[in-house]
Amino acid sequence: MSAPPISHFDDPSASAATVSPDRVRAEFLHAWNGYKQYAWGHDALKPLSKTYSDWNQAPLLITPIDAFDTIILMGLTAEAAEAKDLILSRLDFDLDMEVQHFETAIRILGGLIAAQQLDGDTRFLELAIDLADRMLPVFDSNTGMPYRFVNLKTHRTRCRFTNPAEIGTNILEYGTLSRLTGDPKYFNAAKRAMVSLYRRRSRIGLVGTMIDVETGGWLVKDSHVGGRIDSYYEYLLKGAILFDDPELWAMWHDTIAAVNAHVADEASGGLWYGHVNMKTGKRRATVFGALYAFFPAVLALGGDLDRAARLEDSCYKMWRLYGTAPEQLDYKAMKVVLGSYQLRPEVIESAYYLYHYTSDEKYRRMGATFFNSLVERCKTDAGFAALADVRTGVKTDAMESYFLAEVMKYFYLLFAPPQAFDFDKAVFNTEAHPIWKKSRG
Ligand code: DMJ
Repeated sequence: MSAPPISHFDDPSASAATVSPDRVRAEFLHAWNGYKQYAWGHDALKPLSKTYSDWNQAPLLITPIDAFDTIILMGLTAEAAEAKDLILSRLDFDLDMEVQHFETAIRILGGLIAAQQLDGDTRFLELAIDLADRMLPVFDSNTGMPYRFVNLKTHRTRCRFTNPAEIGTNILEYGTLSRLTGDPKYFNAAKRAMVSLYRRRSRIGLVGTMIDVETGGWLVKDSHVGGRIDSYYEYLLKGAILFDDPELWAMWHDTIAAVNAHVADEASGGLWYGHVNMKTGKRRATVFGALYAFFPAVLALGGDLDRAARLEDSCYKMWRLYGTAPEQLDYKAMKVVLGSYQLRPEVIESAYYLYHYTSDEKYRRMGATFFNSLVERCKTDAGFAALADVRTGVKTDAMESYFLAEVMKYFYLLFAPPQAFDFDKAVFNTEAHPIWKKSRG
């Protein structure tokens, strides 16, 4: 396959000035209006067939909930009112329906908590509490690590084989609910799961990719910073920051040292994070990808600007290979392993963090490259579409809700004046929903 016949988006001299907050807002509105026209009241827009998809038997309004705080941050008053009215008039969790706990927690629970904090309407919090109480039984396993699925009405749980991301990406949402309600049960369940996972790390301090929540035994011992582990690292650090929890701080420091010692790799003239055996540290694969590109943001937030900047340079190189980041790349051979681009936000999130910490315009130039290529390659009549393969540019009929929650929010914040959002007063959950460090009353 050859590179796509597009030239301007891979121009390293691309000017950051080509992207303004107004341009980002306009593209956000294009996607939002597509959702409104073709998918209103459903979970997600299908941007090619101009229809909708729902995750389960009944819609849970995933796109408007995920998009709501971006709408508010962008100052879109009319859209905020219509989204709020939709959510508060239609959302009801009293359904005999099974949901995937992780995705529901990061998108819906996180979205509702941020909505309450930004909008002030306590009905968002009531919905969040109702949802959390329905999902809390996932943590009732022998080890305290959560099952993957739960029925919202019967509370029946299912699927004991899971991964560190699904186990360890709960403390920001559940911990904040404990703060807001005064009931410690949410924080305690999420923390117990994290500690239980951490205790099962290998002697060299790494976790694997799949674990049994009933026995605590590892099923897949591949260790990396990609999907199925990724946001566990993120929540060790952000949980430590948000709750100033000494145990989480110790777990974070121990874990990041192990990851830097064993998973980091120098190849192709740059820093990457590949795959190793969690017990021996032996390199298993030189694979990195679009999901892994959240890691510069985490390194920067953890104070390691040197590694963060070097890894973001590698991410940029990965993006420029075909004008969009592939899902997986062999960084040693510089060959695509998995060619899809699922409208992922991670590399943009990392550019925003690095711009925040360094004020180096280079990160806005990178952001302009990402933005221009995304608009050029993924925009459709009705919204934005994922790519089946970055090498061909062929689109697929999906616009994940995180496109509005994360991609557009991080672009907006990257190009907006710093005073548009007080970075140091909040932590973003893994779906980019901001959570205040201290309750604003
Ligand atoms: C989002 O749902 C979250 O960022 C999650 O942590 C990882 N996957 C997607 C975005 O790629």
